Amino acid sequence: MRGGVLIAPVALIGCSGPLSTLQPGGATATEIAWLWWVMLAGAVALTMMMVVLIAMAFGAPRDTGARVWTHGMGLAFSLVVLSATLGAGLWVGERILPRDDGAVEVRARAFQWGWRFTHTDSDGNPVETDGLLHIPAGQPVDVLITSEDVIHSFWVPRLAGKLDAIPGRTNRARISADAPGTYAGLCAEFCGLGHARMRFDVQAHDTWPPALPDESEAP
Ligand SMILES: [Cu+2]
Repeated sequence: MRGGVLIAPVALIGCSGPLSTLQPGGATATEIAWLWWVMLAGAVALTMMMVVLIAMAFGAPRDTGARVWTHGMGLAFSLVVLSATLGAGLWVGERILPRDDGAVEVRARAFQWGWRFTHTDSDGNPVETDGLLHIPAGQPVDVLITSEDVIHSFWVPRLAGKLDAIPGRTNRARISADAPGTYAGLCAEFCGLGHARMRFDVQAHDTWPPALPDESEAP
């Protein structure tokens, strides 16, 4: 009991914060967080079964037929748990796919070692930003992801799952933020010595396109 109290703070360290998948800030990330809990429940159920079986192996012989354990627990129980987690994974995977529904599109270009993003202003002109991706809040956004050199991976844990940035190819990731604010992102694929510095922010706006200060007029 005392050990559990000591371990709990360590085990829960990753459950909140700017890079926590368990603190979702939008619809896509909420689906992924829900799947995480389902898979955790499945893993706990199977682990408990194994613990019970091991404990019984060291106990006194029982009258219960071997088939109850081999067929009932070993096969049926495991198949039910694995089928449930597989089904949840397929269900969530299908629901978070980008759809052809006219979502706002922005672009993300990865390079060693940074990110360049592009969105469209109210006149339809592209606006480039370094290390800061602008998106509208409260609606789905498709990020068209590519790379200039090696393989990187675009990941904003509180808004969506990760997706690789591959040179010569464009991958489409659907993200969404329920509320305006800043969300932390990072490269999730080791890409060289500067990999750890490939952090960026996503700024979600309640008005879109956002009214950004004109950098060319800055002193
Ligand atoms: Cu990287």
